[in-house]
Amino acid sequence: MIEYDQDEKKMVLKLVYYGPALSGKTTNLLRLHDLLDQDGRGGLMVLDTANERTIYFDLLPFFLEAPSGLKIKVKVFTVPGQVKHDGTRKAVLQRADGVAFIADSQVQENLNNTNSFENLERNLSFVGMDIEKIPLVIQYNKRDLNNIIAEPEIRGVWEPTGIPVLMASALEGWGIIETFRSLAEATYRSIDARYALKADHGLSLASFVSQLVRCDQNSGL
Ligand SMILES: Nc1nc2c(ncn2[C@@H]2O[C@H](COP(=O)(O)OP(=O)(O)OP(=O)(O)O)[C@@H](O)[C@H]2O)c(=O)[nH]1
Ligand SMILES: [Mg+2]
Repeated sequence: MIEYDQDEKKMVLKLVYYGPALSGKTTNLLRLHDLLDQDGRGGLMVLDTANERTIYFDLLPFFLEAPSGLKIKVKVFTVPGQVKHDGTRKAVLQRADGVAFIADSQVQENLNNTNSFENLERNLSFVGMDIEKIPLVIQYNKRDLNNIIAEPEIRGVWEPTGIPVLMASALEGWGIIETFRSLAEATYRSIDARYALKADHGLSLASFVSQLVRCDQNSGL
């Protein structure tokens, strides 16, 4: 949590899209920006890139309000996936309220997925957080490609952890909203447990999620 000011009735939450280089984190944000209604969100800030590679971060902000008047800003960030940008990844991960791990479904990328997941675990611990406790969802992106890891294999690996796993193609634009919704739900549960969003602010899970994930009438979703 970036800030919570009870007197000013403001809360800022931070969600982070993490994962190996080129897995499609920036493309996820671009799609969310395209697919979600522009009411309730700000513009997409894609910070300078070198050959389309993120070198700092991307940011897409959303705005919600609870019946109590509490205003919640949700900042969705991507990290740069390239190994050399580890310092930036740590900085972006600082005080995160939820993480979507974007894996690359291609068979030859699986070692990169594993290394990046271990890097997430290490960096969370570096910034004083625990991968067992932070709201976390996993997306296997690039399902449109050939030579991808089979879905049953993926589910077999992750099922014992209880972490939600979603299939997606950011290129084709499916699975993106579902991933964001799943992350929103997990994040709500964790924030509600600590800050009584429902009891003190009248903000239900359904209302939190529907305010955050407002689908554009024309997008066909
Ligand atoms: N085929 C296919 N390509 C994708 C998909 N999602 C992203 N890409 C492509 O993969 C490349 C990398 O996508 P980015 O979104 O820039 O990846 P990133 O995870 O932000 O990469 P870094 O910023 O370097 O960490 C781009 O050429 C995308 O068009 C997908 O679902 N399918
Ligand atoms: Mg990127």
